[in-house]
This record gives sequence, structure tokens and C-alpha cells, in this order.
Amino acid sequence: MEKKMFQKLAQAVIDGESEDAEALAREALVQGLDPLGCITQGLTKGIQEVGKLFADGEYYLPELIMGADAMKQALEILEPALVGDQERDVVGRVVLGTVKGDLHEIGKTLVGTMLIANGFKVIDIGVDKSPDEFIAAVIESDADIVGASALLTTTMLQQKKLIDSLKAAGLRDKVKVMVGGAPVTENFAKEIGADGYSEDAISAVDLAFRLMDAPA
Ligand code: B1M
Repeated sequence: MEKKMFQKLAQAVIDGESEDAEALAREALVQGLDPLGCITQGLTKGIQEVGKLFADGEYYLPELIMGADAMKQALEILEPALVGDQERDVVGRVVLGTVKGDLHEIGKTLVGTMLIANGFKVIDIGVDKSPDEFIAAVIESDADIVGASALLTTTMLQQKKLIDSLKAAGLRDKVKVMVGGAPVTENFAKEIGADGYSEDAISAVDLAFRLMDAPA
């Protein structure tokens, strides 16, 4: 039953059917299915297929947008179920955003949701954010960690710009930097002097705990 639902969710994203995606997400919760599984095994598989079809020239920008909208619609239903109503001490404060020139928000938001679900306070500053905007949020929130997402090979260098700007602002020793996003690698993260890289939202949580020196 679970596998079938995951496949249906993936298909709704591939077809760009927002209403179906939302209805399926609601149905999955009613059936008591794991919301994280619905996201990682269903929606994410669907959007990856959309990306592949786009890269192969079978899908164009409108289909890319429709797929993303369907995924976002379903996430709006599933993400609150991940977070729950928990009362616990804040593990750490994380300023999270997508870098300048980059409008991809789904992965960044998912990372934020998983961090919140695990006790972090997340200040999500959104997409297309300059180093100065990250820095203003770090200062305002007295953040422990700043997380920068980049989905384009052309924008990943903005993660280095952010680190350079943190140094110039005298903040580099006060805040840990974690980076991620599809084109980003462990090696790239090391090269630009980030404190950590993670491949997905689940390992982002482990990384954030490590950066806080806190037990997961
Ligand atoms: Co765009 N796009 N897109 N896109 N898009 C990609 C990234 C692309 C790989 C598609 C492709 O060609 N196969 C390609 C990039 C090529 C490259 O640079 N190498 C691409 C392109 C080319 C473009 C445009 C240039 C297209 C155009 O206009 N011609 C354009 C750029 C716009 C811009 O940003 N300036 C563009 C636009 C868009 C939409 C706006 C239509 C839409 C985004 C909508 C939105 O977010 N609201 C979109 C989408 C949906 C995609 C794909 C299909 C899916 C991205 C996604 O949401 N994945 C993507 C193809 C792909 O990735 N396979 C593609 C699901 C999400 C859960 O995964 O974002 O990888 P992801 O996040 C993961 C991990 O990466 C990690 O954890 C997340 C959860 O597990 N992670 C972190 C992410 N951030 C992290 C931060 C961390 C730690 C982990 O710490 C801080």
C-alpha cells in the first residue's frame, strides 16, 4: 500500500497535477503512512524525474514549474506532520537561505523543516539572498549556524562569497557554515572553507547536531 502511494505521489509531480498531489498527501496521512517516506520515496523521486525529462529536452520550463508547484502543494500538507507539536529546548539557531541568483526553494525548505522537527530554530530567509542578507539575519538572530543552499552550477560560487563576506564582517569564527544543494559536493565545501556539507535533508540534521557539538 505504501509503495503504491509513493508511486502515485511521484506520478502526480511528474504530471504536474497539484490538486492530485495535495489530495494524495492528505490520503497518505489519513492512511497513517510515514510523511518522510512520502516525501523522499514519492515526491522527491517525481521531481527528480521531472528534472531528468527537462535535461533530456522532453519537458520545458512550464512542466518544470508545474512539477515544482505540485510538489510544494503536497509538502504543505506533509511537512506539518513531520514537525508535530513538540515542546523542547532549542538545540541551535540556523539561518537558512538559497543563495543570490538562485530561485530553487524546495530542498532548502525541506532541510529547514527537518531541522525544526529535530529541535532547531530556523530563520528561513528565502531564496535569491545575497551574502549581506544572510549576514543581517545572522546578526539579528545571533545564529549558531548559517546554511546556504545552491541548485545551480552558476550559483554555487555564491556559497564561497558568503563565507568570504562572513570573514570580512568578522563573523566567521562566531557562526558555523553548512552548504548543500544538488551540484555541491563534499570536496567543494572543503575547498570554499565551509564547516560541513550534506547531501540531503536527513543528513543535514546530523550535520547540524555535529556542528553544535550536541548529541543527535
Ligand atoms: Co531548476 N534546474 N532551473 N527549477 N530545477 C535544476 C536544478 C536542474 C538540475 C534541472 C536539469 O537541468 N536537470 C538545472 C540546473 C543545471 C545546473 O546548473 N547544473 C536547472 C535549471 C537549468 C533551471 C533554470 C536555469 C531553467 C531555465 O530557466 N531555463 C531555472 C533557474 C532559475 C533560478 O534559480 N535562477 C530553473 C528554475 C526552476 C523552477 C523555478 C522552475 C523550479 C524550482 C521551483 C521552486 O523551488 N519553487 C525548478 C526545479 C523544480 C528544478 C528541479 C527539477 C528540482 C529541484 C528540487 O526541488 N528538487 C532540478 C532538477 C533536480 O534537482 N534533479 C532543477 C527536490 C529537492 C527535495 O531536492 O533541491 O536537491 P534538492 O534538495 C535536497 C538536497 O540537494 C539537499 O537536501 C535537499 C532535500 O533532500 N540540500 C541541502 C539542498 N539544499 C541544502 C542545504 C543544506 C544541506 C542540504 O545545508 C544548508
